[in-house]
Amino acid sequence: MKKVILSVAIMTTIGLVSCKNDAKKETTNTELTSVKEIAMTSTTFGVRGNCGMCKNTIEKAAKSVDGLVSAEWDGSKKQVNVSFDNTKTNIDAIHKAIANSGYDTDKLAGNDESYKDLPGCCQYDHTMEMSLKGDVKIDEHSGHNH
Ligand SMILES: [Cu+2]
Repeated sequence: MKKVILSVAIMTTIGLVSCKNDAKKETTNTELTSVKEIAMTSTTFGVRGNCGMCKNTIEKAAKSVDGLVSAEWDGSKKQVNVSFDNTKTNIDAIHKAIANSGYDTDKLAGNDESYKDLPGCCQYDHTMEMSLKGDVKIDEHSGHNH
């Protein structure tokens, strides 16, 4: 005994006639030129980390903050540069988000649980210096009078 149930759903497009609606399409030229000026703040602060994965985690954490426009962590300088709409968020919220992801900032210690969950290579040294001058090399020949 075989019971074969075939349910065939045939989608019939009946609404072909409604295409005529396009005719009355108004070319809405209501140019809202009132470009809302967002109150942008840019700042840089220290964040510990090791590698490219750290970079992703840190930047993702920062970007999870509503109002964040951009975040870029510099692995050689151990610092992050963030731009945000300061009517929506503030610098503390960004520090908090990064710390929650397991990373130390120069203001807040990273969340321990999140730190433990980081991949081995990302478990940075908590004594690591932050906000290094990095690749900003200044020739200081002036100090050497031989
Ligand atoms: Cu890493």
